[in-house]
Amino acid sequence: MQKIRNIAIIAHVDHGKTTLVDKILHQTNLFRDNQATGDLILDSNDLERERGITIVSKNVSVNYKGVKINIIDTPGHADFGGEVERVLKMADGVVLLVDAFEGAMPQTRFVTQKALSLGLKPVVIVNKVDKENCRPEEVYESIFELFFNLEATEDQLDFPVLYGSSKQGWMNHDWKVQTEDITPLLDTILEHIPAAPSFDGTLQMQITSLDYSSFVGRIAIGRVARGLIKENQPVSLVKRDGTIQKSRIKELYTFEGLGKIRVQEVASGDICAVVGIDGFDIGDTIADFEKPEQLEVIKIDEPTMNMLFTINNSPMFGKEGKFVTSQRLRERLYKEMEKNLALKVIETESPDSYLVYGRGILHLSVLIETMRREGYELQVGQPQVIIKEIDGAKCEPIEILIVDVPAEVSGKVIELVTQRKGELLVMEPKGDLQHLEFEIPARGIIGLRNNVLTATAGEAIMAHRFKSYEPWKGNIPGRLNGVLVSMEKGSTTAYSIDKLQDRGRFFIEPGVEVYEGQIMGEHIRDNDLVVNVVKGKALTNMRASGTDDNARIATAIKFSLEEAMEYIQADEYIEITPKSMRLRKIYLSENERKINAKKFINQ
Ligand SMILES: Nc1nc2c(ncn2[C@@H]2O[C@H](COP(=O)(O)OP(=O)(O)OP(=O)(O)O)[C@@H](O)[C@H]2O)c(=O)[nH]1
Ligand SMILES: [Mg+2]
Repeated sequence: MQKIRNIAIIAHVDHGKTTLVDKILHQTNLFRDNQATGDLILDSNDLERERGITIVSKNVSVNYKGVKINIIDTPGHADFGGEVERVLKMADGVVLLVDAFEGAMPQTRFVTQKALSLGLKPVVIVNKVDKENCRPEEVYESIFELFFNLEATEDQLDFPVLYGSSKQGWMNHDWKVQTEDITPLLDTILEHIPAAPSFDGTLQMQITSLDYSSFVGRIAIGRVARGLIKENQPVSLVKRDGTIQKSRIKELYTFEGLGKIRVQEVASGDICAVVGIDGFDIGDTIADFEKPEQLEVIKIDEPTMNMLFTINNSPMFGKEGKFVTSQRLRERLYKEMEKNLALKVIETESPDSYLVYGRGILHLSVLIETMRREGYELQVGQPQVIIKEIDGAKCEPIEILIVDVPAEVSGKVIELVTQRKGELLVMEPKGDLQHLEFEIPARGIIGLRNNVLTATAGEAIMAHRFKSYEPWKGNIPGRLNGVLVSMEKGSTTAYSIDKLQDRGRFFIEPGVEVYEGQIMGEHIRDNDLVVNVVKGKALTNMRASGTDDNARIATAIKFSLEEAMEYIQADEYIEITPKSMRLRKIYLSENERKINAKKFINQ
């Protein structure tokens, strides 16, 4: 039987996992010479490419020295941590990458802990040693310490370490000696990661991941734990609660290179994709038809945040999108739940609105961004963290927050975090930066990034990760500034914006169509201010660059979707269409806002 190694590549966000997997694919000669191969072929969907992050884990497979190496590239962002935990079930070993400058970050700790507790054998890579100011030896020491603190076994503590640069495509045991390629890593994998064991007996395969195809629908992915799985085989699907559904395997695939190949059967130890099982969920076991035996159920991460998704009812609705009705919105959200495991959709009293539960700002923003690209118009409300009652006490999620900043501005960061009920736990030098560690309510992190980046001129590196639910920490001030709200519908003029510049900073330029109740900018004071931005010398000189009015106007601030999600308050919405993103008040007229003000008093 073929020798197999199953490994997962794990790390904090951006430490170079996908770049490494890419290089492994290239070096094991997966590509014919005439095949065009861009960079990061694995980050295959549009959003992944644009943002340069991995959103869903992916299986690939290469052959090296006669051994099949199944590799799982995992996402590093904390919102997708649950996914990493699940796919680790397919692996016997992990390759842990750590950035040679940044060192162990919150997500490094999380994924390492999961891998160690599953008994997986680690190989450590101190990556990015090509970076200036990197500190590979210190980082190695800190990883050892981390393993020790996480109660690694003797065997796990004896991990092999490699240094190198995924980007430049080399790895070596000595970081000062650059090699030609990553063969030292591949050899280390063969030597140190145990071969996938093969167990005889009746079939057991746990579904740990899924793929989606518009032809066949949902595809179950997992590792065959015991026995053989065959095309056309009748099987039992053992659900989470132990109930059994009879089913049949239609098609069977193993991974090869970037793709899949159809096979007749797969033996235990290998990872495969199964078509034909209806109504499965992650964690279900595909088992023997006659004598099904369940594998231990995998827990799925609970959502930590929710957001109201509602149809676009702004005065500009329907101008840019193809799908605008509540019927469409509903269908789309329910379809998403089939493949987006950590996502939950709950109906509200209104047929136009749904509460969507997810794992964080990024998790939810990826969905919104995907929908807008598909042609949807929608509005979303302020993200809310999920409060729980534990032993009769009101509890909220607390996170560990790490900020690395230049020492001169660390005071400002501490002040901002403390205002939001953060508590400073660690402060120590890290290279030429100051390394700060806090505990802070998840509520306090929403909106913090904008402020920290402003206060540090964009120099801060921030990362956070859920720690635990703890008793409610009390009131946290919301946004410090009020907003400028448009009084009227019309086209903005340079004249009026110019006149209002001492009142705040604008989010829109002259010559833009706006409506009453739309948010135009940030007020310098803490209350909202209704402004007229459409009066004056309209139309004539709009957008005519070089005219006096235009020249004096400060550049409009443009938020990304995530920034906007962190910016808005409870009485505001973000309106999203395929072409535009607008911030608005939920109640558009000043009168309605006054009447309804009580609804939005800060929790
Ligand atoms: N200087 C340097 N940059 C690197 C190296 N490896 C990766 N990068 C860069 O780091 C960034 C992130 O790389 P990715 O491979 O996408 O990181 P990732 O770990 O897959 O990130 P997520 O999937 O989002 O968690 C990219 O801009 C890479 O070009 C390296 O060895 N040296
Ligand atoms: Mg990646």
